[in-house]
Amino acid sequence: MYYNRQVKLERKVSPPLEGAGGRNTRLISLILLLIANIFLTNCYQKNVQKLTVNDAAHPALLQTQQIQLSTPNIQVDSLLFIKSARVSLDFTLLETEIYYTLNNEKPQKYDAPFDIQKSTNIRVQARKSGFQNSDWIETTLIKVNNKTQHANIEVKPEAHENYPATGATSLIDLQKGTLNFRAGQFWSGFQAEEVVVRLNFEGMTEVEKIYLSLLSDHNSWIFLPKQIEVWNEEELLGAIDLNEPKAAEKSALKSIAVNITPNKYKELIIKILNHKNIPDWHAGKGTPPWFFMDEIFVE
Ligand SMILES: [Ca+2]
Repeated sequence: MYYNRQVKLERKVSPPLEGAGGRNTRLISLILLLIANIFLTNCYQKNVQKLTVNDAAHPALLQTQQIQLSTPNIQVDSLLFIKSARVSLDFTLLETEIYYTLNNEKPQKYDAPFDIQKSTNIRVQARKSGFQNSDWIETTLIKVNNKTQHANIEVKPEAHENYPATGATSLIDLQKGTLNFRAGQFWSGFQAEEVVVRLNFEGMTEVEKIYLSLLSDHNSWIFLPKQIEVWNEEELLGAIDLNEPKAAEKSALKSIAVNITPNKYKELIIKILNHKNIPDWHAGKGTPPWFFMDEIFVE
């Protein structure tokens, strides 16, 4: 039954042709028909694939709702400032709203550039109706002071010979590196499981927070550490645990803040504990990650 129907269909689509060379022409048209069939089947399959995407109940919304906005731009003159810093946020797509938080407070809608007077963590997100919100992008602006100006600094173990910066004092010289860690002598690179920094102030110094300025560059096997602890002699003053990344992230300059018991200190010991191995999802799994630092700020 099925076979007969197919024959009938073929006869309709491809009627016998008359005249000399009719057999050849028929052969050519059969080939053409075959090509056309393959082409149509391919198109049909592609359409089917598109339609099998989830949320078929709202096909009209499908196209934009599946597009995630890219992150907005954060524009600042410098990540370090003395008195105040101006922050501008922008996003090129029209009618996109930008939301931001300062030091993890409630998100607010951005409408004009603003100034900050103290060290601030800024997180920014783009939102537009019908699109997925962008990821949050963040940066930390740091108000510098002279607390470490005459401090002594000792780092153990020393930075790797390939990435020594200009020695331990480069960690308190108020000079920051860029994402291009090979440019200049700004970044100290370590491949040790634990790095201990002893910071000896000139006199008793009021401290409530330490910022470590670090690099995250997964392509170059550079990861943030696992944990940072701040000690005074035998007393733990503050610590922070950092989550191991679940997937490769965009390279970024990171400032990690560690709140400590506010007091006057003569010496602080910063213990940086590194991950033992690069995570399993990374090509470098099973080997120790790099850890890069260019500055330590005391507040
Ligand atoms: Ca530096």
